[in-house]
Amino acid sequence: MEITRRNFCKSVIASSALMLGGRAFAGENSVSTITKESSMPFTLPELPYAQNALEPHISANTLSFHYGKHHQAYVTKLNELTKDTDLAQLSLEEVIVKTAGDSAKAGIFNNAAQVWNHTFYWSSMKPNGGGAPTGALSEKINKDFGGMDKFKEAFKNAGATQFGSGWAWLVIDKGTLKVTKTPNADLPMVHGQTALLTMDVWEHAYYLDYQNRRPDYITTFLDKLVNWEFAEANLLKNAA
Ligand code: MN3
Repeated sequence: MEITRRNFCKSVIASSALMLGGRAFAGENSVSTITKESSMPFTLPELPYAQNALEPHISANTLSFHYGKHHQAYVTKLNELTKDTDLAQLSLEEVIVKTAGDSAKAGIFNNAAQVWNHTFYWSSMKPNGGGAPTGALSEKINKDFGGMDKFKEAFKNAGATQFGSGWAWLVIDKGTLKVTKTPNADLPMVHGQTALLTMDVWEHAYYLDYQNRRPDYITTFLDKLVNWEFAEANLLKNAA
């Protein structure tokens, strides 16, 4: 299909409100060389399910704000902060690693890491999730934690004791599974760890549905939402 510059610009304007599938749009139509596209290198990935798919555990209202407003705002801010810099040419992961620990680039790090963290969080959940892992991950949890109950206790504790905003994680650290927590935008990849799973414990993740009951949100995450297939796939990728 021949795409005229005029039509392309119209499409960009039409899609820029959402920024959904921005990269797919560019790839499918081979228009990534047009400067308008390259001036917005970071895009909001699509949610892996509908905004109401996690109900009744997480409402469409929460996801419309959390994904549509918060996650989108981190993407928008990251594009603003990296505009006309060398960082705009790098992948999201490269930006995160390159700016970590540099106080002069804290704003860029925070927004880049929050883009990554939220994308990872959406995939850490699924409709009809919960239950127990199987296969290699199940074996490794038994070996490294001494069973599922011990893992759950550690994960709940990490989420509940993260003071203020942050994240609870299941990670691989030098070949061993660990539960960790990080404040604000901090994340495993800048600590030499590989993330398998994450849970957002910023208040915006649960306040509309659970108000101040963070422990109820955490229990629901583990019992009804957690996506063990995603975690196992990350484990196997790390081992490969
Ligand atoms: Mn969040």
